[in-house]
Amino acid sequence: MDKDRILESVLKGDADVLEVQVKEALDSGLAANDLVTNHLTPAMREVGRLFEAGELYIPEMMLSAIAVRRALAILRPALVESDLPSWGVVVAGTVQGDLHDIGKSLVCMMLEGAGFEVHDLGVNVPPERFVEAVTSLKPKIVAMSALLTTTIPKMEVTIQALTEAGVRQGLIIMVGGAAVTPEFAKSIGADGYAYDAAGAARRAEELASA
Ligand code: B1M
Repeated sequence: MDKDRILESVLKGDADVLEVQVKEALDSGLAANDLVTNHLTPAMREVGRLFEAGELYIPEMMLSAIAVRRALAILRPALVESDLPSWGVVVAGTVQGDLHDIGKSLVCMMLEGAGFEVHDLGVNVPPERFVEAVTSLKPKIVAMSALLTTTIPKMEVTIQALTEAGVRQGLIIMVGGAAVTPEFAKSIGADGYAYDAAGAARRAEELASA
């Protein structure tokens, strides 16, 4: 698959063309994982770089995100395909104040693919919604995502809320997203961190089987 063509479609936010390219790539034998890791994710990174450089604006960034979401919808069945026994329940979400959806959705897909039962709470998830979900679904893992330096503190607030609600004990808390570092994860008392979606699935398996 021509990397430049995918990049161009993502940069233009041309969802229709991107959909065709992704279907063609799958038909030609390219793995869904490969498409995500080596094509779509670097393209979104480039969107971010251009935004930072003032060469691209929020509406354009939005169109790129919509196009990638549509591409991911096509890749989803291949990414979540799994006959593994269930590792247990995961409650996932992007923290309060943060609307970034793509990375979190990818993490959810990879966790599903690894054999977890994932409940995706969506974006802009307040701490009390995490508490509610943990209380009712009794998950093994809570997976929080944040992309903004202004929203990562909500991860700690959420952990505090889970502790205050008496549901922290025995619960594995994983954090990640572009603004999160392993040091930060440790400092707020999270049990696990991963850099990317594939790493999140691997780390979740390790933590769940420990
Ligand atoms: Co926003 N945005 N954005 N944005 N946006 C970033 C994050 C930014 C880095 C762009 C930049 O300036 N270079 C910057 C953050 C700076 C900072 O705080 N450090 C930024 C900003 C500033 C903003 C706004 C504040 C802009 C404004 O309004 N002035 C605003 C905030 C809105 C809000 O959330 N309240 C905003 C808005 C938006 C859009 C709505 C337009 C759109 C999101 C649309 C959507 O998601 N539906 C958007 C986008 C698209 C981006 C960039 C360009 C791309 C994000 C993305 O989808 N990446 C982004 C630039 C960048 O990331 N380089 C940017 C692709 C995705 C596959 O990667 O999400 O990182 P990512 O997920 C990865 C890993 O991080 C990891 O795995 C994923 C897959 O490998 N991961 C986990 C994620 N969660 C994990 C959880 C885990 C483990 C790993 O364990 C639980």
